[in-house]
Amino acid sequence: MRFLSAFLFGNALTNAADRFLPPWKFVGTVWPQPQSMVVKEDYQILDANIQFILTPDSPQCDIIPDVFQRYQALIRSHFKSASSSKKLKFSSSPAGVIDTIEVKIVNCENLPSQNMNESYTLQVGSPSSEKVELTAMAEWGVIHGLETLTQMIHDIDYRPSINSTMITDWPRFPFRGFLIDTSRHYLPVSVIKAQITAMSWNKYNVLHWHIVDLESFPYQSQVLPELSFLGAYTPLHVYTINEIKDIIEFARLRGVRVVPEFDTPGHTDSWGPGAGPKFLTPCYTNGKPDGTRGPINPIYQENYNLMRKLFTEVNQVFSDSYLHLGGDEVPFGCWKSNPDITDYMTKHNLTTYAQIEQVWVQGMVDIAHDLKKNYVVWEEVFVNGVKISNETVVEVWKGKTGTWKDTMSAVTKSGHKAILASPWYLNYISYGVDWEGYYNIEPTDFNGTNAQYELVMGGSAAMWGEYVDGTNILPRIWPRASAVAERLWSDKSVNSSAAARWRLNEWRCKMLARGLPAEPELHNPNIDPNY
Ligand code: CP6
Repeated sequence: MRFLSAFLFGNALTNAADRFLPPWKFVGTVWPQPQSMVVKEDYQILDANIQFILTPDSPQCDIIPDVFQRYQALIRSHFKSASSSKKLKFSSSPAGVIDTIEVKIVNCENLPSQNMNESYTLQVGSPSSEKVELTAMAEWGVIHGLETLTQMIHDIDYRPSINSTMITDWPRFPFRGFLIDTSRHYLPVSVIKAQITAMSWNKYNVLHWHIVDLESFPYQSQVLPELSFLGAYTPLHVYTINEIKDIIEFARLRGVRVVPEFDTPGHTDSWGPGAGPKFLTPCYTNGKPDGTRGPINPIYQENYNLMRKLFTEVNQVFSDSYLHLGGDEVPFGCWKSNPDITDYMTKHNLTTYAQIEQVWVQGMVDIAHDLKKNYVVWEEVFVNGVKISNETVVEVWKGKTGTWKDTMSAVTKSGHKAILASPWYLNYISYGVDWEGYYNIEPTDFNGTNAQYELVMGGSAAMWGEYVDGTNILPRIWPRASAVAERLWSDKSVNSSAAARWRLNEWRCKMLARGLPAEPELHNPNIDPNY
């Protein structure tokens, strides 16, 4: 009873012996923190054969059988350790036994999208102690609600239990992204799926798939097979269209969108061998080609045709309405050195290299437009003054020390939607605790009007691939990415890393128990002064 009351009321554990007990008051917590959550004193134990039922008035959304099956298995896994405890004397009494989870859905959306409705309400305990009631506007809220529910399970007298709870929950931002980079290192499909699974647990909803760069191009196109045949690390280190479709479906079943990035014109060196001699700009030294190659050559129509062919296929493979067109870090030196580019600029009255960049980006935007895709670009496209339509989403990635605020301000002032990535580059690592730094970022902390803040669609964390592959990427991402997940989902006021520390530690343990190799973030819980 003592630990139960400690859990319920968070009372100070004062004597020395108590300090070495686990922090019960953090058991049964949820990550990311729901918008509204009221936990009561009484609790019910769970039936191992808990049933999932859809109310008769709910439409049959096609992902639901899979969602129910996953979460039923997760609940069952809690009974492995409990089965041997039957002979124990129970020191407390539950209010009831939950044998049913009743799910009501208002409307099926089928495909996750920018406008997906992720809200849900969850009721455990009253009015019925035998039944959990979960109501969601669409199927995505069912995923989030069951995720929340399963995180709330905690053992009381070795029996999986849940306190009576009332939750109303919805995301603060609609775009909660995570970038993986399969160009620097190839990632096995199984690792990408594990990443998507962990993203869904953390209520992330967009996988930003950076799939082309200097090092390799692992997307196996059917219309342009030579791109990966010559551009992947080996012809086997590729993702076939079937594998990609399988990954996208896997993500959809978990409420996660997949937005691919084809990062032109500056990060496409690996296309050079497959795309032919006119594709990459030859760089000149002392008036002669020096054998090196620069960004895509924007003066040849063939190169736009190639991209149209590729994007037409990509449009059929990737179902999301958004495409990421890249556009970062375009080095102008090679274009400057090349006399053909200079001639072209003279002929077309172009005076700056940003203008020639614009010629290329405009070509990509036109293709995206013809394919009825919306698009995201990296901030340089905006900062270099490339003319982009108002519906273009600008992803801000520079200035992690704080100058991102000026860029966010400028982007939204011009009426564009913005995604913040700068402070959440998890590829940076250092000794010690770093998640608090990610946690303390406020995406709307820049000079602007309310109308500007409304244009902040959310944010994106990133794990660039130079120093990670299948062996280390998951523990390097998790649970550090959970800090960003809470910032993007929970209310603005949920911003104390001291208050979050123990919940995060609990959440890391839960992810570990579910099989995710999440690394430790706390050195020694028992010496933490806030405990
Ligand atoms: N590759 C591409 C990268 C980066 C970017 N674009 C990058 C830059 C700085 C850091 C990490 C990654 N590796 N194509 C910038 C968006 Cl710290």
